[in-house]
Amino acid sequence: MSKKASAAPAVLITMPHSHYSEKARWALDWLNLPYREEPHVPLLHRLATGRHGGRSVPLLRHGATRLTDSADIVRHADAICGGDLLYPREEALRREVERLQARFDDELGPHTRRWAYAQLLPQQRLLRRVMSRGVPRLEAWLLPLLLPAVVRLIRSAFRITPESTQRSLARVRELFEEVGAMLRDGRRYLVGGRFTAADLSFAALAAPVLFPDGCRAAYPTLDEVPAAMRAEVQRLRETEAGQFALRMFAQQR
Ligand SMILES: N[C@@H](CCC(=O)N[C@@H](CS)C(=O)NCC(=O)O)C(=O)O
Repeated sequence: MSKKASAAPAVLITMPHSHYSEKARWALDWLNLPYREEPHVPLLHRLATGRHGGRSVPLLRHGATRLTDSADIVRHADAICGGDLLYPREEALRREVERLQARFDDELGPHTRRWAYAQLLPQQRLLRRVMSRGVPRLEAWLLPLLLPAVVRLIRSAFRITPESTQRSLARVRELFEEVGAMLRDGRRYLVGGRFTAADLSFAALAAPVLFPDGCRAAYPTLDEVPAAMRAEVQRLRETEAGQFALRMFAQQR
């Protein structure tokens, strides 16, 4: 990228409650890379991302660069800021960070999302509030009209059924158990003794099942969610991996 392009202010297109958006936002904040956030309500986000050749959020516009995947955004931000920050330069460590990040992106993120949506989709007042935080005024005004279609689409796109929801919760518990087992040797971070994209990805993508303090994704408070959800969140918070993610938010966010 030319110097001129990299000097242009970055724009991060998000949805307020998206955990992949929180992952990208956390990286930009942590690296002190200046950016402006442009949040949209679900469905209308496609008008914003589609204009730049994307679909999902987050999408980063930085000069002439367009990045449509959170991992690419984190890598790009790290490189722009000099490298060796969220991704160690040392080959073996970097490979391990990449391996874990891919696992959290491909598995943890979809399963936490499916379980959390299954709990919250019936709570339309809560949804309206979190999904409209910071969005353009017209979109906030349109959201109540769009919400029935948004809920239907989310249910079908993420194949949310009572069975798949239970399976996702079981996968989340297994992934937490795996991360807990890695931490059992006393390490403070997943790879290389310092905060990396692996820790950031785990904590950000676990956020929908932990409701961490310091998380900048728009969530209801824990006392507003259904009691069964609250109880499961409390259980997951008490696990080693849950404690680890909460510590990452407290110390690195
Ligand atoms: N692999 C993508 C996944 C992003 C993703 O799934 N984003 C969701 C929100 S959390 C989304 O935009 N879904 C709506 C859509 O795809 O239009 C990334 O890491 O950025």
